Amino acid sequence: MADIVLKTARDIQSMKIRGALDIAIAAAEAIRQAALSGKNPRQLAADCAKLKHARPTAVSLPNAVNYALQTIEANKKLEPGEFRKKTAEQISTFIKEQQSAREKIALIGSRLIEKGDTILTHCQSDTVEGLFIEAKKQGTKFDVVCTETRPRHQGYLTARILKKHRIPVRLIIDSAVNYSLKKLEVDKVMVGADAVMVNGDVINKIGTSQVAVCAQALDIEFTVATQSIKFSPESVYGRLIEIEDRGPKEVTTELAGIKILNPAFDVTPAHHVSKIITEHGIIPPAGASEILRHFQKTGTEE
Ligand code: RI2
Repeated sequence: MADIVLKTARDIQSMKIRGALDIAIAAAEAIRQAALSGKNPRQLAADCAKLKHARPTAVSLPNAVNYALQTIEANKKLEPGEFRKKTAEQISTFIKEQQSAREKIALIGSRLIEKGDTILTHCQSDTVEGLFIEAKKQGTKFDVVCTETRPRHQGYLTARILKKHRIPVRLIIDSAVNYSLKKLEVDKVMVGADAVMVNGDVINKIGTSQVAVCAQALDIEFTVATQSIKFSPESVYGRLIEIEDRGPKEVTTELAGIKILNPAFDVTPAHHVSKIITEHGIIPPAGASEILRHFQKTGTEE
């Protein structure tokens, strides 16, 4: 059987596995399975290193890997059978906590959706979709406008999933955001996140910051739905997060000889963010430091 860790790292890098929470869960699951296969602490730590940087921007990935590393370190003096069992159990609990976090956000976030709302979203976030689906389940009548999200068109995924759940959805091209916010009388914007910094700045799919600027200009509420695992302990000590550039081929294979930039994420400043929905409740962007102080399991050196 192909090494589960190498396969998972490859699938995350290629975006076969994508979505900030899903990549964190996939990485933790790979380490759990590697522990169950009988690998020793040193081998597992080496596996963690292979996963940690498979995608450079979503901090949920290094946070999840750091949690696994801390678990391995804490258990390493146990006899092999006990090490295997305890490490696998603790990582399994971590994974269940992340899945539960997504459900809690769905419940909390669904209460923010009002009858008749038109809500715009960008990219494809399981977390945001979860709250749409929960609101639908509660009988709230609303509709969604989703952006196609070039260059990988994650918006097509969003449109298909919402259609499957019988949530009225319309897709627009990314350039039509400002036009559509007005024309379609959008009431709220709701997006996911790949990272939240200690000051409340939000990193999400490229184009999110433009949506936020347009929303603020029209006094439309801009809400982020994200689990605490996506908050960046590194940002507490001033370490910047790399914005992944995924190379020209995702954009076009034409234009030989012309440099093509393909940043996969951008930063939405905290002052463009109305509120952040977490599994610990709704916070203002300024509340990000509290989440990091009280709930982040994976510290980092100063
Ligand atoms: P959930 C995705 O990144 C999008 O930026 C999305 O908003 C974010 O992760 C969070 O997704 P990519 O994997 O964890 O498409 O809410 O690069 O599913």
